[in-house]
Amino acid sequence: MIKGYKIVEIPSVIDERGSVSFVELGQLVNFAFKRAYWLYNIKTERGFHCHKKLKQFIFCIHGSVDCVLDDAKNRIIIKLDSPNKGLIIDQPLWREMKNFNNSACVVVLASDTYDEEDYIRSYQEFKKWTDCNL
Ligand code: T46
Repeated sequence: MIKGYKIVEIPSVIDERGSVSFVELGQLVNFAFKRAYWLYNIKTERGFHCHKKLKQFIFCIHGSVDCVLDDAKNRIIIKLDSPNKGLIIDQPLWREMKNFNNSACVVVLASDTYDEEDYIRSYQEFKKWTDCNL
Protein backbone atom coordinates (compact mmCIF):
# COMPACT_ATOMS: atom_id res chain seq x y z
CA MET A 1 0.00 0.00 0.00
CA ILE A 2 1.35 3.42 -0.92
CA LYS A 3 1.25 6.19 1.69
CA GLY A 4 1.64 9.90 1.10
CA TYR A 5 -1.26 10.70 -1.17
CA LYS A 6 -4.96 11.34 -0.76
CA ILE A 7 -7.83 11.57 -3.22
CA VAL A 8 -10.31 14.23 -2.18
CA GLU A 9 -13.66 15.49 -3.35
CA ILE A 10 -13.38 19.23 -3.89
CA PRO A 11 -16.38 21.10 -2.46
CA SER A 12 -18.64 22.39 -5.20
CA VAL A 13 -21.85 24.30 -5.53
CA ILE A 14 -23.98 23.39 -8.51
CA ASP A 15 -27.03 25.40 -9.40
CA GLU A 16 -28.97 26.39 -12.49
CA ARG A 17 -26.09 28.69 -13.55
CA GLY A 18 -23.49 25.92 -13.52
CA SER A 19 -20.84 24.77 -11.06
CA VAL A 20 -18.21 26.34 -8.85
CA SER A 21 -15.56 24.35 -6.97
CA PHE A 22 -13.23 25.79 -4.35
CA VAL A 23 -10.31 25.01 -2.12
CA GLU A 24 -9.33 26.93 0.99
CA LEU A 25 -6.25 26.53 3.10
CA GLY A 26 -7.01 24.60 6.30
CA GLN A 27 -9.99 22.76 4.89
CA LEU A 28 -9.02 20.16 2.28
CA VAL A 29 -5.36 21.00 2.31
CA ASN A 30 -3.13 21.54 5.34
CA PHE A 31 -0.14 23.16 3.59
CA ALA A 32 0.10 26.71 2.31
CA PHE A 33 0.38 27.28 -1.44
CA LYS A 34 3.30 29.37 -2.65
CA ARG A 35 2.91 28.57 -6.34
CA ALA A 36 0.24 27.62 -8.84
CA TYR A 37 0.91 26.21 -12.29
CA TRP A 38 -1.05 24.44 -14.97
CA LEU A 39 -0.31 21.99 -17.76
CA TYR A 40 -2.19 22.39 -21.05
CA ASN A 41 -1.68 21.87 -24.81
CA ILE A 42 -0.20 18.60 -23.60
CA LYS A 43 1.49 16.59 -26.34
CA THR A 44 3.03 13.71 -24.42
CA GLU A 45 3.49 12.07 -21.03
CA ARG A 46 4.87 14.33 -18.29
CA GLY A 47 6.27 14.13 -14.80
CA PHE A 48 8.69 11.19 -14.44
CA HIS A 49 10.24 12.64 -11.32
CA CYS A 50 9.95 12.81 -7.55
CA HIS A 51 9.84 15.93 -5.42
CA LYS A 52 11.86 15.57 -2.23
CA LYS A 53 9.99 18.17 -0.19
CA LEU A 54 7.31 19.77 -2.37
CA LYS A 55 3.68 19.08 -1.48
CA GLN A 56 1.09 19.36 -4.20
CA PHE A 57 -2.64 19.57 -4.68
CA ILE A 58 -3.43 18.46 -8.23
CA PHE A 59 -6.71 18.55 -10.13
CA CYS A 60 -7.82 18.33 -13.73
CA ILE A 61 -10.16 21.20 -14.55
CA HIS A 62 -10.83 19.92 -18.06
CA GLY A 63 -10.50 16.44 -19.60
CA SER A 64 -8.74 13.65 -17.76
CA VAL A 65 -5.30 12.32 -16.87
CA ASP A 66 -3.89 9.17 -15.29
CA CYS A 67 -1.45 9.90 -12.44
CA VAL A 68 0.96 7.07 -11.66
CA LEU A 69 2.33 7.17 -8.10
CA ASP A 70 5.22 4.95 -7.04
CA ASP A 71 6.97 4.63 -3.66
CA ALA A 72 9.84 2.52 -5.06
CA LYS A 73 8.02 -0.66 -4.07
CA ASN A 74 4.43 -0.29 -5.21
CA ARG A 75 2.67 1.57 -7.97
CA ILE A 76 -0.87 2.91 -8.25
CA ILE A 77 -2.76 4.70 -11.01
CA ILE A 78 -5.23 7.44 -10.12
CA LYS A 79 -7.49 8.87 -12.79
CA LEU A 80 -8.33 12.54 -12.40
CA ASP A 81 -11.40 12.93 -14.56
CA SER A 82 -13.54 15.55 -12.91
CA PRO A 83 -12.94 19.20 -11.87
CA ASN A 84 -14.11 18.31 -8.37
CA LYS A 85 -11.68 15.42 -7.83
CA GLY A 86 -8.33 16.36 -6.31
CA LEU A 87 -5.09 14.53 -5.56
CA ILE A 88 -2.92 15.59 -2.64
CA ILE A 89 0.68 14.35 -2.67
CA ASP A 90 2.54 15.20 0.54
CA GLN A 91 5.35 12.61 0.54
CA PRO A 92 8.22 12.07 -1.90
CA LEU A 93 6.58 9.75 -4.42
CA TRP A 94 7.66 9.15 -7.99
CA ARG A 95 4.94 10.43 -10.35
CA GLU A 96 4.12 10.02 -14.03
CA MET A 97 1.26 11.77 -15.82
CA LYS A 98 -0.17 9.74 -18.71
CA ASN A 99 -3.15 9.40 -21.04
CA PHE A 100 -4.06 13.07 -21.15
CA ASN A 101 -7.47 13.12 -22.76
CA ASN A 102 -9.87 15.61 -24.28
CA SER A 103 -7.56 18.67 -24.16
CA ALA A 104 -6.75 18.05 -20.52
CA CYS A 105 -5.81 21.00 -18.33
CA VAL A 106 -4.12 20.06 -15.05
CA VAL A 107 -3.74 22.60 -12.26
CA VAL A 108 -1.23 22.23 -9.42
CA LEU A 109 -1.16 24.20 -6.16
CA ALA A 110 2.30 23.70 -4.71
CA SER A 111 3.75 24.27 -1.26
CA ASP A 112 6.87 26.02 -2.51
CA THR A 113 8.41 28.05 -5.28
CA TYR A 114 10.21 26.34 -8.18
CA ASP A 115 13.49 24.68 -7.19
CA GLU A 116 15.24 22.26 -9.55
CA GLU A 117 17.21 20.93 -6.53
CA ASP A 118 13.96 19.49 -5.19
CA TYR A 119 13.59 17.15 -8.20
CA ILE A 120 14.87 13.61 -8.63
CA ARG A 121 14.50 12.97 -12.35
CA SER A 122 15.98 9.47 -12.59
CA TYR A 123 13.98 6.48 -11.32
CA GLN A 124 17.17 4.61 -10.33
CA GLU A 125 18.31 7.62 -8.33
CA PHE A 126 14.85 7.85 -6.73
CA LYS A 127 15.10 4.21 -5.58
CA LYS A 128 18.55 4.82 -4.06
CA TRP A 129 17.44 8.08 -2.42
CA THR A 130 14.34 6.34 -0.98
CA ASP A 131 16.51 3.59 0.56
CA CYS A 132 18.72 6.20 2.26
CA ASN A 133 16.09 8.75 3.30
CA LEU A 134 12.80 6.98 4.06
C1 T46 B 1 4.90 17.92 -11.31
C2 T46 B 1 4.14 17.57 -12.54
C3 T46 B 1 2.82 17.00 -12.25
C4 T46 B 1 9.53 26.40 -14.06
O1 T46 B 1 10.48 27.12 -14.40
N1 T46 B 1 8.70 26.79 -13.03
C5 T46 B 1 7.65 26.04 -12.63
O2 T46 B 1 6.94 26.42 -11.68
C6 T46 B 1 7.40 24.79 -13.30
C7 T46 B 1 6.26 23.89 -12.89
C8 T46 B 1 8.24 24.41 -14.32
N2 T46 B 1 9.27 25.22 -14.70
C9 T46 B 1 10.14 24.81 -15.80
C10 T46 B 1 11.11 23.71 -15.42
C11 T46 B 1 11.28 22.91 -16.70
O3 T46 B 1 12.30 23.48 -17.47
O4 T46 B 1 9.33 24.28 -16.85
C12 T46 B 1 9.95 23.13 -17.43
C13 T46 B 1 9.02 21.94 -17.34
O5 T46 B 1 8.83 21.60 -15.96
P1 T46 B 1 8.80 20.08 -15.46
O6 T46 B 1 9.89 19.32 -16.10
O7 T46 B 1 8.75 20.09 -13.99
O8 T46 B 1 7.40 19.63 -16.08
P2 T46 B 1 6.52 18.35 -15.77
O9 T46 B 1 5.28 18.49 -16.57
O10 T46 B 1 7.31 17.12 -15.96
O11 T46 B 1 6.15 18.42 -14.23
C14 T46 B 1 5.17 19.32 -13.75
C15 T46 B 1 5.65 19.97 -12.46
O12 T46 B 1 6.81 20.74 -12.67
C16 T46 B 1 5.93 18.97 -11.39
O13 T46 B 1 6.10 19.62 -10.17
O14 T46 B 1 4.78 17.27 -10.29
O15 T46 B 1 3.98 18.65 -13.45
